Amino acid sequence: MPVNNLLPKDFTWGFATASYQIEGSFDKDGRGPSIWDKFTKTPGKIRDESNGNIATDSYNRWKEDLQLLKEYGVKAYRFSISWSRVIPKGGRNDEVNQAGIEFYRKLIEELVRNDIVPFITLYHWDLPQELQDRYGGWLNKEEITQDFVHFAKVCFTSLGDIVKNWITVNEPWCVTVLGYGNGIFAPGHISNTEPWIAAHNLLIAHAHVVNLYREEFKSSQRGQIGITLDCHWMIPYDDSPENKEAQARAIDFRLGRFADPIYKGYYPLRIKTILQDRLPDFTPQEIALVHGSSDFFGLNTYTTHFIRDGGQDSDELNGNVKTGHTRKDGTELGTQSDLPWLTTYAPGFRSLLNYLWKTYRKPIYITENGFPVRNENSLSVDEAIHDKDRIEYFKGYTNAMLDAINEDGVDVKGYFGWSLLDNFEWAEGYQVRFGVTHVDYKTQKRTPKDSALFLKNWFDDHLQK
Ligand code: GBH
Repeated sequence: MPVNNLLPKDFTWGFATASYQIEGSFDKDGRGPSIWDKFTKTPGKIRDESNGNIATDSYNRWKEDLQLLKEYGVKAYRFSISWSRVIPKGGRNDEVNQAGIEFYRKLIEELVRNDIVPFITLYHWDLPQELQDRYGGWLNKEEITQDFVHFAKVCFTSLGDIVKNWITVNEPWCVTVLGYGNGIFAPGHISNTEPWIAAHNLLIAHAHVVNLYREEFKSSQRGQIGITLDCHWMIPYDDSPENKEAQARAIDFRLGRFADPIYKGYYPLRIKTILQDRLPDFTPQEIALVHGSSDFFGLNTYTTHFIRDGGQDSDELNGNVKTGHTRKDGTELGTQSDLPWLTTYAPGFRSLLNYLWKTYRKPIYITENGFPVRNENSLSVDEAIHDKDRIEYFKGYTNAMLDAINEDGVDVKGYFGWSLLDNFEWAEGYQVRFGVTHVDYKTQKRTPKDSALFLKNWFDDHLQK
């Protein structure tokens, strides 16, 4: 195979998970409650009224999960730390739970022993409930900044000798828009001012964590640190000026509102113009800290949407646009998944990678990418493991990435499939399956799906030896 069909030697790949979605053991060994423990008790918020009390029981079965990672031949594993397992009440003056640290320490040591590089997310949505109750969580800039920095410091101190890749926050858009805007995620607030305040504070808290790492840990621990943002690729529905402008606006509302302050040093003009006083200002010291506060571009991406201008009455949180995946001529963009917002469209992935590289010029890690097969949850294990549509998806997306790297010159450094296991899919409960491993939630039996083997072989074939 010619070299331009290959990935560089140091390219890394693996699978991703998140603490609340897999760990279970919600009250074991001193773990304190998180906002998701509480939120899942609110009637009507979770499709099957389920929660993460047991999930995939990975707190107990982590060795088995690690075995799967080995079997799949990965070079890396991305997972998150449950803040309230490490500091049950979450705050800088609260007690640290040694058992929590020990759990992650054991897991990481075992990963390293098996040549699997850990990528750790500090915040994948499970804020200690106590911090929400005490001061409103992400709404209180001073408090959340100090507490997040303290939590990060505990992690760097106790784990940083063997962890070289840190991600501060997973998907600030979800944290702030779904958590504080439309109430679909914990803590379930509905507001048109809070999401902007929470997002602003999150950027500042993130930046302080990065600053701490760079000042106190980087020179001895020699790792990298950054943030993961999420974005679909977006295509204007047609060539009309309104829809082209709507596309640019939708990208700003999803991505630019986080990426521009971090990589360029200011909020997008479109956001300022629309929000006016509702968008907080950075002090000069704050923006100096936020600007440049990510060593890489962490990207979670799943799909592509067509974008149309939605007029003043449509959803401001998305930039007043209408989204869809049906073309003007009535044809569909790609294969429909088990979720309305997600269809396959690999060329959109390539376009997004090009856009990010051109706009921000940062090396990219794809920290999540995956596909829930339509109606998979109604299938038997024997049927579910032959996940044709997921394979088709991964085939398209990995090859699109390869072309972005080798044909277009985009600097992509790694790829993580979502997810290692079927797991607790937030508001969808256990009804939607994203795993390359099937999980029988009654017995916790894990069965590899065909897509796991597909990715193993694909990376075997495409990594320069
Ligand atoms: C990720 O979020 C999460 O990081 C992960 O925990 C989760 O399990 C995984 O994806 C699968 O869902 O308004 O059109 O965007 C992905 C981001 C946020 C994308 C919610 C879909 C709702 C529809 N998702 N969003 S849309």
